[in-house]
Amino acid sequence: MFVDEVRIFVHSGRGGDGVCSFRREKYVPRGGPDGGDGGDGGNVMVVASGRLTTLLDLRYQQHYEAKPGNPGEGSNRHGRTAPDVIIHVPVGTVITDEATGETLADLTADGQSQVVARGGRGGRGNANFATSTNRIPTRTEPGTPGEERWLHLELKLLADVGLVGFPNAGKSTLIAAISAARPKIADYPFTTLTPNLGVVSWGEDRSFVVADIPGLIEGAHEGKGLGVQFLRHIERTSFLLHLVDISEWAAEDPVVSYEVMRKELAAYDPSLKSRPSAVVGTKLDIRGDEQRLDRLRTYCKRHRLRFFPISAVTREGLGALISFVGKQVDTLRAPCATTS
Ligand SMILES: Nc1nc2c(ncn2[C@@H]2O[C@H](COP(=O)(O)OP(=O)(O)OP(=O)(O)O)[C@@H](O)[C@H]2O)c(=O)[nH]1
Ligand SMILES: [Mg+2]
Repeated sequence: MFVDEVRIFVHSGRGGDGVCSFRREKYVPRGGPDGGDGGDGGNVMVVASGRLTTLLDLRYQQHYEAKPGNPGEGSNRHGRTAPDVIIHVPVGTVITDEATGETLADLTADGQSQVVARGGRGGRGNANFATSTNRIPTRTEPGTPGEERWLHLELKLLADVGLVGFPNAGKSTLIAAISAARPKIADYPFTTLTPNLGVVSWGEDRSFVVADIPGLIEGAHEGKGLGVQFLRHIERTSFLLHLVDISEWAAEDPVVSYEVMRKELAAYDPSLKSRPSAVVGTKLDIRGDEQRLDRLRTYCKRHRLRFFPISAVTREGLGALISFVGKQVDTLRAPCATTS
């Protein structure tokens, strides 16, 4: 099961208390203070792992609590610091504090971590408070409390290119044709229920990552069909491919399909409307009398949209599409490459 959104409760451990103690030794009548410090409470940490692909585990375990630090002991012994509790999440997870709405972390690299609840500090024992004027201090500090909060975790896949289109447009067939991804493909709508990622190689040694998401329908932003819940996975893509079925079997008019899709994207996130994109006419091998193909081509020309007619079955047009998209992705990546 693919889960891309969860809430969890995290609670770090409180710090252990410092203690009050005096040295007691044979033949040493009045030993000095020797109360040790309390140990620090455990942190709760979130760590991104490239091996995970879903937040599923967190759906089953919602509460994460780190242990408190141990109190100090006599003979200047420090209390033990409690171990950290580590929560593993997939790369691409965004962590938000539910109460404040503040984004605490966007874990985009394998191994990247974030403390989401810091353990309390251990208090000082009385040994710390001895001075030349007060040699028998009884003062100690309590440990400070841990933190607790509800977090909202959201997985946003990291892909360069997003495939968007009506159900059955041929998104999964395209990703299967150009990458090693093997999603389920079938001639009914909503075959794809969870996003798929595929790596496309091109040129000498270039590559980009494509995300295939479940089909969109009119009213998706109001929750129709599978809704827009999966659009979060294309939020981070730098380039969008709008797939439009131009085959003679397609139910909708290609231009209407395209415009509905654009409207749904804009309703979800207005910035998606200005995301660099191209239009892909799919199933060219069964285009029939070409009316739909011509209509879409003319429309794209008029609106200055790049248009690529393809067939994922005969592979016609795939080479041109891949090298165009690859170059776009490289150009769009360039500004980041110089700063990192
Ligand atoms: N002839 C032909 N059929 C295609 C082509 N591309 C896709 N199809 C067929 O169209 C149907 C839908 O393809 P999918 O790739 O599952 O479509 P999708 O956009 O992923 O659909 P959802 O996951 O339901 O949103 C399948 O029966 C495919 O075999 C093509 O280039 N030529
Ligand atoms: Mg599909």
